[in-house]
Amino acid sequence: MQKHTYDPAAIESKWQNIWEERKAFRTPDDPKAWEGKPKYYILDMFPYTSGAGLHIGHPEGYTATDVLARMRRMQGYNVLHPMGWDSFGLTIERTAERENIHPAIVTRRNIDKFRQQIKQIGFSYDWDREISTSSPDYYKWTQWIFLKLYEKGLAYLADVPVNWCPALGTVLSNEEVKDGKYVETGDPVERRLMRQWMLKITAYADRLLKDIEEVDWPEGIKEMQRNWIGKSEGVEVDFAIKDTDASFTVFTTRPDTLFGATYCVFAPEHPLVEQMTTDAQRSAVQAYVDEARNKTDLQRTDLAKEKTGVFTGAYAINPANDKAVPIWVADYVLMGYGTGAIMAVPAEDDRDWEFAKTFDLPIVRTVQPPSDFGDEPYLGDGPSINSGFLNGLNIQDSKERMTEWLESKGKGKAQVQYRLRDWLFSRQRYWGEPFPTVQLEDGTIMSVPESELPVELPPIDEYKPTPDGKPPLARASDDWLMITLPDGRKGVRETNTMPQWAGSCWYYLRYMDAHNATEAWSAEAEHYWMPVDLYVGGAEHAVLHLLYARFWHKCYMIVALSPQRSHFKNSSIRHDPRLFLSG
Ligand code: ANZ
Repeated sequence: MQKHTYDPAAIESKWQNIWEERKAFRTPDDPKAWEGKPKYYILDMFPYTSGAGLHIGHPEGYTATDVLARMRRMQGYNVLHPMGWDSFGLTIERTAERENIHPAIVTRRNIDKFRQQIKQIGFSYDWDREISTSSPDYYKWTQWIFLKLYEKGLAYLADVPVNWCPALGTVLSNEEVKDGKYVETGDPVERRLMRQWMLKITAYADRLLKDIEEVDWPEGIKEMQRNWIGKSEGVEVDFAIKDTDASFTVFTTRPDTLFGATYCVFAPEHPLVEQMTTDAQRSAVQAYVDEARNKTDLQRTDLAKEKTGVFTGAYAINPANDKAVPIWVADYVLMGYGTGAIMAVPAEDDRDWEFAKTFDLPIVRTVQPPSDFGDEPYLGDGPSINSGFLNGLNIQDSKERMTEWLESKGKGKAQVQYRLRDWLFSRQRYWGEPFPTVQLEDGTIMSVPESELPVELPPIDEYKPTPDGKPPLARASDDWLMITLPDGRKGVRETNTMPQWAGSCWYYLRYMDAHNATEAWSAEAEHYWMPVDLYVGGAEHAVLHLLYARFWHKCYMIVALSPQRSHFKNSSIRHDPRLFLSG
């Protein structure tokens, strides 16, 4: 009897070669081929092309989508099932530095490995639509999108605190820093203010939150996005500083507890701290502020950590009862949230309770706890006590009464806060998209004209910051770095680069029209292919990549409404892509 054996090396490579030659999985580009035929856009999270090649998680997701892609083709759909490479980033840059070769060479090597591995598995991708975020014909459009955001005021420069490692002359990410040291070398890291590009994602906080309802994603992922955006409804209350003309504002979600605010706390970076500190307290406050500067927000707000702080010598007037309450500086209050100052209510807040116990500050209950309640902060509901005109009301009614009272006296107003922060969009790295901007001698920032995009990465000698701590691009020759405008004004190019997230914010759109040299993607392709019908990606990207991508997607409306692309007006691009996540 004849023995049948399956010889994968012979059989699979034979068919894979035939698929390749005949372009068996080619998706038609010609709109004529779309007419009257249903479409199915099936998207995989594209891999970050580190040197390691595929990990088991990649084929796991890619297998599921491939089965479906093949089925949809057989059912008569035009199937868009593309693959590409998330190919800028630190890992590649580090390899380049170590081997002393150009990151583009490392990238090509890594991509070849990924492509070969993926092809070997036999997935049915349309390889004619392969994209790579680090290739100039792709990042040209990433730069173009950035310029659109900048034109609309959604990108701006600001001095923000970063993790600066003096020994390495570079900025580190929060993940690379532990206990004030760089995790790999143990070199000390300090917080330093640096001029950085920021994207104003907070301007979209409310829309990003509301429109989660329109996105067809697993509930867990949606909930993570809601928490990340962190909408918080409260009141801004004004406090006068005793014996001065100065005043300050706090943000609270518990205006009902105002009678129990027995002290106030400022973030160490608060601009009023220096002015209000008394001479007697000045050196102690200064020392505390200096120390706090080196801690990250995470370290500062760690609930388990011992509370630290220092009295400023100044007093605030509690607007509810006109009592003078001491003002402290403590690092558990962050400058980046609310107003950077709080009214502390130890009886109804854990952190304030602990702080009051540590520093022997008064505690006044304003909500009556149950009779058997111990010596702890009470966060539950109950009738207001020690609270004048609020006494007897429950928390919700007290909140409303107090808000009305504050507003009627001009001492406060209802306010919504978001936990979401603007997006720090600069990196002091080489292997990323250069910003298409120039700083002129008088300080003004100028966009590089669209006709001159892409701004390509210049050759440099070493993929390291300069000895005086400027980003690697500052090593470029003056031919690249220095600009002279036709009218003779001089300027210097931006030397920061964009973060790895930039390219992955819009790759699903480029696939639809991967070789378009005149537009990022055509309206026609977008009308046909969007939204994404099925997406499989990792849940670990729920709040960064997927939120950033939603933000950029919403920004395309801006483009849609600009005169050059008015044909976008009625396009489905206004809606979030309907994505599905595994995990
Ligand atoms: C008084 C109070 C009494 C508060 C009470 C809470 C409970 P969410 O809900 O997260 O928005 N807070 C305000 N700004 C802060 C800052 N910059 N750093 C640290 N804490 C800050 O939290 C709002 C509450 O967090 C605010 O309401 C304030 O404390 C604190 F029984 O005010 B609360």
